[in-house]
Amino acid sequence: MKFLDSIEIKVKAGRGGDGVVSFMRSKGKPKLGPDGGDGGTGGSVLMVGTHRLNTLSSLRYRAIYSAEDGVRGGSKRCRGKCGEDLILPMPVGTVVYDDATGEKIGELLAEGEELLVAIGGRHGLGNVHWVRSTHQAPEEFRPGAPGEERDLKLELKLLADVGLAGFPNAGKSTLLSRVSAARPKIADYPFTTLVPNLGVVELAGDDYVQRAFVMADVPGLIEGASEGRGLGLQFLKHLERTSVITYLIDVSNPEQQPAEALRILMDELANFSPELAGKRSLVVLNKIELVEPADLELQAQLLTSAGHEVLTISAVTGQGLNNLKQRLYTLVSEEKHNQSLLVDPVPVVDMDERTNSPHA
Ligand SMILES: Nc1nc2c(ncn2[C@@H]2O[C@H](COP(=O)(O)OP(=O)(O)OP(=O)(O)O)[C@@H](O)[C@H]2O)c(=O)[nH]1
Ligand SMILES: [Mg+2]
Repeated sequence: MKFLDSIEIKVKAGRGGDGVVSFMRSKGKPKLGPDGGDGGTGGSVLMVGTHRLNTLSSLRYRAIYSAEDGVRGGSKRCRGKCGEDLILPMPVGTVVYDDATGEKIGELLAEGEELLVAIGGRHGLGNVHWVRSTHQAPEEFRPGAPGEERDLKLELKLLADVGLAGFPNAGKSTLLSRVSAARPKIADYPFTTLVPNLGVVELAGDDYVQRAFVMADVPGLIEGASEGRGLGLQFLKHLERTSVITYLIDVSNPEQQPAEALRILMDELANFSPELAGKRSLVVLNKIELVEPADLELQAQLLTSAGHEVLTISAVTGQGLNNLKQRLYTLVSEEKHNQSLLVDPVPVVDMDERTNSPHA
């Protein structure tokens, strides 16, 4: 059972820009005074908490995260530009450790909370700083200092975004194993799953914004579960913080129409918690390769006309799984967006203000 997402990355702050040695010049005249400017401070690496992410998947495809170097100074006392900070959005709840020492650096507990993980290099000094009455043509300068480099280990306790509710044998564990790296036990007898399993479902994305959500497979429900039949309902508390409930139904079961199965599942959830039953939901008909297309169409239509959103899949052949992942991701994002409107949004970081204050 994997309830913890964890990843190792390297962060590298920018190097400070060198100071320079330079002298004022005027045509035909010897060197006047020194005018070598300072370098810019190197950019730092910061993390900021956001509720919009729920896994560490977005960090999976790059090993090093570097902030920008400061620029070297110029003549005429010109100061080099400071390197821009690198700001990494992190799911709220991420705990950050120094991977070399195991020391905990900090954690992101709230939307917009910031954590400095690598400090930008000190800026260099130009030769103007060394001028004295007895030392009019200084050749001294200070180079920029390297930025801090650190190996980090990040850990996040996973919370499910999507919960699978279904009768025993509907194929919940099979579905989870097909769309994530989770490997729950699968078997053709009821109540194979005794404890919830979580899996991270990743969608194709570019190398920075990896789209992902967390799916929870829970034990099967049966009629009367709210009165303690089967495995009861206590495990449903794991679904209370999900954004979307997926009702997974075996459409090939000759003994039960999907509409009837759905009614029972929804009633049981409502008995456990009206809030849970009122969540955004999707009805997924599974094992479609076992039924006639015309029959499937009819069953889906019955549910659609009753106001449900219906998708059809086969967890065994893989049919419809990409579509399901995309749709669930969209629903989760919409629900999260609605939830994040209730919390403070991530503040817009003013780069100039930040990088103009030298860390020297
Ligand atoms: N033909 C077919 N069989 C499937 C499909 N999905 C799952 N199964 C089979 O259905 C049986 C039950 O699958 P599980 O994934 O264990 O079902 P579950 O919903 O997790 O069951 P519980 O853990 O007992 O609640 C297994 O034999 C699976 O191979 C499908 O799309 N088509
Ligand atoms: Mg199972």
